[in-house]
Amino acid sequence: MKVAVVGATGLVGGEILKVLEERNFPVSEIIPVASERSIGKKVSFKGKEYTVVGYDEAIAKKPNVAIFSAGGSTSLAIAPKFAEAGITVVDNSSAWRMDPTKKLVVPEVNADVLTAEDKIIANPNCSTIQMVVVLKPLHDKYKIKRVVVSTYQSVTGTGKAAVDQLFGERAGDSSVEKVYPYTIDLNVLPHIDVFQENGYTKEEMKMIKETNKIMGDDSIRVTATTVRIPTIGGHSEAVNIEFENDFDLAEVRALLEATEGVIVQDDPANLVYPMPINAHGKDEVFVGRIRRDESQDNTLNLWIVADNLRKGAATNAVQIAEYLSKKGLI
Ligand code: 2RA
Repeated sequence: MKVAVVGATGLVGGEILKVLEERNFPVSEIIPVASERSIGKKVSFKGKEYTVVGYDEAIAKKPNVAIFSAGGSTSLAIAPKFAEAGITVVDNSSAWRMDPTKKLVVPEVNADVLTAEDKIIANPNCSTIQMVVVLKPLHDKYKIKRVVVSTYQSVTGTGKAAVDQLFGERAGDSSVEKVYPYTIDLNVLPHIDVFQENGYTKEEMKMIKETNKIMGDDSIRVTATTVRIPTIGGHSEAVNIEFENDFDLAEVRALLEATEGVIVQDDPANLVYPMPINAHGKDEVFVGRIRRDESQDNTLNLWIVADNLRKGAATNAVQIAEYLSKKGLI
């Protein structure tokens, strides 16, 4: 497969190259792509250096698939050009996610919706991806009525400048560029992305709408509070799930243990639970603190952690490409 990585010099772009390499995606030619100002830069893949090219040159090379992580406005302008040239785009931005003509895919949940006709496929928001991987087997078994989620999100979700802000503040560098409205080191910001008219942030609304679309079920009610914390390893989520039907805790654990892409880390007696420091650099979604909500019938509490740059972005996008390749859809 000829694979283009659009936005190859960014934080997620670099992770996509790593994941393609680690998972041994069948790459016959890698084409790193970026905007004008990064053309000519070098990126490495499987121990070799490759020169970053522009959009037109990449289209002319006719890759089978182009994995985009270049931001919403670039995607809106450029992805259709790739698609018109017959190149399948897997896009990490929010540009196409809620477009009813585009599929929003987490392979463990709904890869079967994909067809060869899908030329622009949307990769969901990081905080949504890790949650739906865990929700899906539980929904299939007990039918979810309502989800209440609170997130604890890594600064890597904002990008390199945010990582620089955190470490700059930690080093006492007052000249560091502030990408957040407040100090992030030793602080917590109950604010991710822009505020909407209803008082929720865009990140919160993404978690609500994207969950319904990926699960293919608008009856699941979701509410979210998304929060930025000074960590880099991944996003964590406290999730409260109310089911239509009652469950057995041992069965919930067994179900999650049998779920592809999920690792159960739940042994409170030995202080075993998921943490971003351990999820960092991993492709799986980690779940623990599995317990009954004793304040309400048929309700479960969970703690979910995943590396937002991996399963929350690069890994999920590469898994979509793997599915397309295995099924002969690209
Ligand atoms: C964040 N969800 O963590 C975003 C990144 N896509 O800010």
